[in-house]
Amino acid sequence: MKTVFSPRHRGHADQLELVAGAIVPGFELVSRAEYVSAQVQAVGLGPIIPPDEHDLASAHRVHRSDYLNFLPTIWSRWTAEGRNGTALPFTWPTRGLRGDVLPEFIDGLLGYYSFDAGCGIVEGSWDAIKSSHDVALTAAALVHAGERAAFALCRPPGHHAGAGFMGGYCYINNAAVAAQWLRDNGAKRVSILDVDYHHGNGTQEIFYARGDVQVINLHADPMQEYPYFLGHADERGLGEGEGYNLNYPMRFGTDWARWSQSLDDACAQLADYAPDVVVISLGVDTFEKDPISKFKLKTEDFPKIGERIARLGLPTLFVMEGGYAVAEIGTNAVGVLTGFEGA
Ligand code: OKP
Ligand code: ZN
Repeated sequence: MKTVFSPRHRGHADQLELVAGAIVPGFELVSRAEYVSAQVQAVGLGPIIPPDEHDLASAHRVHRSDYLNFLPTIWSRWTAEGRNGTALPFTWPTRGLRGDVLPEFIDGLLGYYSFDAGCGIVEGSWDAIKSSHDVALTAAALVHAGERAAFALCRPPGHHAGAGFMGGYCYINNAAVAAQWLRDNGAKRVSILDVDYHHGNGTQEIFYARGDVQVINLHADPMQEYPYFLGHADERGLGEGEGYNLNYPMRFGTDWARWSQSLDDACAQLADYAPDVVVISLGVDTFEKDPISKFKLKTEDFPKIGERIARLGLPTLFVMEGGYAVAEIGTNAVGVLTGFEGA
């Protein structure tokens, strides 16, 4: 299969994050995407092509326009205050505060448009975010044009970004925009299957009241793990979306035997929905040696994920999400893809 990849992701660098009370270098490293790209070449998965420039029309259908318009302005608003380090929020409109009045000052705006401090902005961030969006849509267009599958090697990732906010290293929800673009270009129903270790809260929120996009998440139980405030099994969709959101929360220590039961069940539900196309939010942070995760999947398990997805027999768009064991991220992510192709 073809991989779509942009070197413009490299401008989104030098992230910081709070870990156990200390501000440390972020886990969402530039090298992540480079390792995956190198492994695509090493195994000869297929050609690596650059993205075409895409407009934000489908993005505006899944994100709030005020949020999308704010993103490219962050760095200039930040530097206008004489600041040059990473732009980060520190105040959020939680319960009891006003969420309906937009502040004017950059610190307030950053809090208003985020749900955590996981999304720093540096000079090259917007260009990288836009390139990641373009990577997803270019790969979606390949599947739309008849390819059995395509790999969008997105960085930064997207599945925590909601309609009106960033969070968890995610700014534009690449998988959601791709699903919307596929709907806008003729697909009647789209399924998004999110196998990242963390719940894709943004994707869930975006499609929660819609019946035309099924969202299925396999993830660490939010009672124990980030993002903590969404991803429970009783969240099944609203109105037209009732029954089209499915969550499989799993406890710390989950291994392939347990995880693959959820995958089998999810695939059966997906097949019942009979979508025209599947979007996989492909995170490989379920790996046993992932530095921020607590599942126990082994390198040999990742090709089995791809094989199971291939058995659905549907056009498939893989969109890169998480995975922080950088030395192994290429082997594990590309392992899913070679498993898919070998099935
Ligand atoms: C993004 B994706 C504080 C912990 C916050 C955020 C995890 C975001 C994961 N340092 N962790 O789903 O892989
Ligand atoms: Zn993750």
